[in-house]
Amino acid sequence: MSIEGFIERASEAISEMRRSGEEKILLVHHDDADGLSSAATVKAAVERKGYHVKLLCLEKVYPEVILSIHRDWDGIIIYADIGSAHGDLISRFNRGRNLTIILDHHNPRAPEDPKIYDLNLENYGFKGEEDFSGATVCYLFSKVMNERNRDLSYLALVGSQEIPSGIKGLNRLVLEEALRDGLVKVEGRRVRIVRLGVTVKSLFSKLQILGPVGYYEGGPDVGVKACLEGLTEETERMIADLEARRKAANRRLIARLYRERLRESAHIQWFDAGSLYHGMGSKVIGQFCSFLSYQKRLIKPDKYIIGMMNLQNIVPGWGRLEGNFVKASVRAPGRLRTLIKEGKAMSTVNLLVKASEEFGVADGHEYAASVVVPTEKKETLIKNAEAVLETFKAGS
Ligand SMILES: [Mn+2]
Repeated sequence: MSIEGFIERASEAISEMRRSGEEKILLVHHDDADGLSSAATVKAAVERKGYHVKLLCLEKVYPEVILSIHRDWDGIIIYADIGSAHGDLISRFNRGRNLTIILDHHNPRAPEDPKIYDLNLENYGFKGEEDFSGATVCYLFSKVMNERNRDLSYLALVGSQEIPSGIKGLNRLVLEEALRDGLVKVEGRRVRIVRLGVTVKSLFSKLQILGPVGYYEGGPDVGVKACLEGLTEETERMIADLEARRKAANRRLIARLYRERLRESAHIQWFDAGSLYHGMGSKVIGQFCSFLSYQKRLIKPDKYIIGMMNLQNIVPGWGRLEGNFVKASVRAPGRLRTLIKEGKAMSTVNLLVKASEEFGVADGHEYAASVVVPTEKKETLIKNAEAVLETFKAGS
């Protein structure tokens, strides 16, 4: 593991930014709390350098969207907490055109285009599921840009709340730094962000609603602002309203699943939420599947959980997508997680990548992953996934 390698490569990327003479940055970021913390970090850092920043929040890497931004955008493109898993795709669309910097922790696929810098710390021996989040990479990058960006360290801690194994690895170092700099204070088991007067955990939970649930209502921009300026009364009201709507939909869905049960095949248990979450961002289905993975009376502990929902074919700030899509989220419940860890079962991300090879764009981690597929491919996805798992079993 070497952070030096990262620092060197980040310095190169920053020099390239300067050399390009570009003044505009398109900051493409993920919609969850880590994505918003990531975006806020990079936004603050590059604005301090005098760049003009346009934010584009994506729930998913849609090829159509990526193609158009690499064709039409005049300036630098930075990806935050998104992009690494599609380095190859981004390369194909960029074709040496825009200087592109990827700051992410999802399993990377190496870009071939020399104008693309993927600074994912997995390339330097760290683990994106444990040691660092998207916001951690964004913070470390910002610190290479200018040491004064150390005042943003608390955002790395906020984003890293999504890491299930807690604060360890690089994040431990960031926490120590933030404590030394007096940016955060430990209060019992909580960590408080001094300037914003809110705990790391509470800001995380609120961003986790603003971005994902409020995706179609300007939630991501409100969240990025809250990361830097704190939560206003109006923001708190927006969060409460979004949360109430999501809870109502969750309740309806859980009642339905108790009534109808999940559908099942040899290795998979699945359900389709249809349009139940209409108006909310698609992350809600993943969050629901996570919740479901602990409902022992509803699910089998050794089968992959797949949940689907219809997507709106609009990307706020970009436009309308061609065609209709569903999102499928996969979660591994308890016993299956152990099997995956031991290499006896397939990781959720590998499963989805293989099952949607011809028609979907999948990404994620060992125990949680998702994919967007054309609506007419719903059944094919499940069938393919079952076949992929059957082959895996036969081969192991
Ligand atoms: Mn993340």
